[in-house]
Order: sequence, then C-alpha cells, then structure tokens
Amino acid sequence: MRFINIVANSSRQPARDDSTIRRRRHVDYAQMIVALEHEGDAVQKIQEWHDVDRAVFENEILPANRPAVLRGLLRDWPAVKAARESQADLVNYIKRCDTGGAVNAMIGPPEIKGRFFYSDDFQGFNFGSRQVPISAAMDTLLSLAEDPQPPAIALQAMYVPDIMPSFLEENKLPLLGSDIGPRIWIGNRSMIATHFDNNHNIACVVGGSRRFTVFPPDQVANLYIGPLLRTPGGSPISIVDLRNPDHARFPKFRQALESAEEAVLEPGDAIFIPILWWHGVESLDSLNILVNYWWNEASAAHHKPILGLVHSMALMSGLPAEQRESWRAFFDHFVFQADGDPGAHLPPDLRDVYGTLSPADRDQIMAFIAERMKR
Ligand SMILES: O=C(O)CCC(=O)C(=O)O
Repeated sequence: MRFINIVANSSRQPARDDSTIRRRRHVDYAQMIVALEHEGDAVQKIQEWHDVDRAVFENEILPANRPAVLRGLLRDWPAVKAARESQADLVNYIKRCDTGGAVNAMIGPPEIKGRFFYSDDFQGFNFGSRQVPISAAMDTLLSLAEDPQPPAIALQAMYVPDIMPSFLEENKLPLLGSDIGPRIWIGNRSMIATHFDNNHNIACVVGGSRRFTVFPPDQVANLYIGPLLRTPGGSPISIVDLRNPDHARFPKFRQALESAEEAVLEPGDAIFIPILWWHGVESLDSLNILVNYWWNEASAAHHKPILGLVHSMALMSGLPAEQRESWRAFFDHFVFQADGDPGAHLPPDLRDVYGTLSPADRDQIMAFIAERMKR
C-alpha cells in the first residue's frame, strides 16, 4: 500500500471562519485525499496541527475526540536530535539511557515481512518471544540495518520510568501531566495490525518513520475482527492485511477505508489517537523508535469494559434473535444510558450497580457474578 498521489481538498472537516483559523496557530486544514497504489483506494489525511501547546490540546484537540497529527511537537527532544544525526547516534543515545534490564522481544522470520500476526492456521502466531537486554537489541537492529530481508524484531510498550529513567528526565511531553508514564517501542520494519486500545494515546515518533491508519470505532463491522480472547498483542485485531487488503475475501473493508484517515510521521512528530479508535501502524525504516502515552480518565473500576462485552457474548450470542432484540432494549437503557441515568428514580442505597462504582464495589459485584455463574 504505497501512496502515489496527493489529490485534493476534502469536505470532511467542518468549515471554520477565518478568525478561528487565525487563532489556531497555523493549523493545516487541507484534508488531502491520498490514493493508494493497489486498486485505487483513497484514504483521507489526518488533520494536522503545528506548534500545539497544552491549552490548545486540552481545549480544542481533546474535546474534538478525533485523531490529530501534532507536527514537530518533540523536535527539541535530545532523543529526536540524536535520531536526526544518524541511526548509530540514536542507538548510542538509547544505550546510554538503558539500565540493563531484560525486556520481551517479538521476533518473526523474514518471510512474515514484519507483519506480526497469527500463524497460517490461526492456531498460534507467526512470531516467537524472547527476553533480551535492550542494548543488545539495539546493536542487533543496527547490524541488521542494511539486510534486505531481516527477521522482524519488535520490543513493544516498555515502561520508560522502569527501564530508562534518564530518558524520561531528558525527553518530556509538554501536553500531559507527569503522572502519565510513557512507553517505548523499538524495532525494525513492521506492520502492527489494526486494533484499538482502551486508552487515549499520544504517540511520538523518535526515530524512523511510521504510517498510522485510523478508523472510527463504529467501523468495527467492516474491519473483520479476529478472535477476541487470543490475540497477538492483547487487543482484538482486524485480520485484513492493511498493506495488501484482500477485497474479494473482505468486501466490506472498502467501506472502512472510506472512513479511514492516514498520516506518515517523521522524527519529532506525534499523533493523538482517541480512545477506542482502531489503528494500524506500519514502521517504515530499518530502525524505528516510538514513545507513547496512554491514559484513561475513567475510574479504575471501569477500565476493562471489553470483559463486559466478552461476558455478554458468552451469555447471549446463542439466544434467539427476538430475545436478543429485547436484550438490546435493556442494554440501551441500563448500559448505554440511552434514556439518561437509569437509576435516577432510586435513592442512593438502592442504586447497587447503577452509576459510577468504586473499585471495591466493582470487586464485590464481580464476586457476586462469579458465584452466580457456578449455579
Ligand atoms: O507503533 C506501533 O508499532 C504500535 C503502536 C500502537 O499500537 C499504539 O501506540 O497504541
């Protein structure tokens, strides 16, 4: 899937008057359509912002709840400056920050061409995992840089405060509180399948370049999601190969592409991906480093709604259609609160599962369900 043509302005973004545009620090409103080489599919560009500060992020970007590219946000990071010098400088920088711990590395054979995925029969995965010291992994990646068919290597989501505290000190994100700890992703060329996270995300490209393709949550039916429980990286994934979609096998994927947006990020650029937006990420160089910040403003008691989905599917998928329809009305009312607070008529001591729960309340309800499920 390579870009061949930047075509035109699109009308997807709402029109804004000139004074608003002036106040918004050089926001690039051009929404260009990018035609893809393989069957003329067209994917729109993610809206781009420049010189974003915390006020703009909190007052404009976050409330819009749409993906946003934040060009040049980290251009002054020492790590980005090292990456701009050379791969060797970036490797040395990371090695200087490394405190020597071993981390998990995903390693796949050259034949997978960086696509970390299921095995052909979907019974396992097409890659293995091994514990490696970060500095050794950096040396290996550098030594493979000129190899035209290297094994695929990915060290994912390593918690920076634990493994590289000095990186944290030297490279700070101006948009979020320091309570949100970053994670670092290191690897060579790869294709991370389209998935969602139960977190907002600011992902920052430090070295190499990355292509992000995002889809709104409601495209779920057009993305052909694989198994929910056994997944390559923890989140359910689309089984459509984003680089080379099989439109005959996955015809509804064209509809997903109509809602998709894309951007290629270079060192110093960042992207905001709202919670639950689907995203597939292609790392495009022989050495790529990303640092990302995940957060979720919901209380800790509400951090695993996917388990509610899985539980509901296990209990309800086999019901006759008319029963599922009735349950849809109950879910709309009680879970999705389509009619407002479903417990508004109840005094506080009768609101058991209604409303926001504390972690202790949540644990009590889970224990109640587990007990009832045994009968
Ligand atoms: O960039 C990658 O390799 C994957 C990153 C990702 O999925 C994320 O930041 O949520």
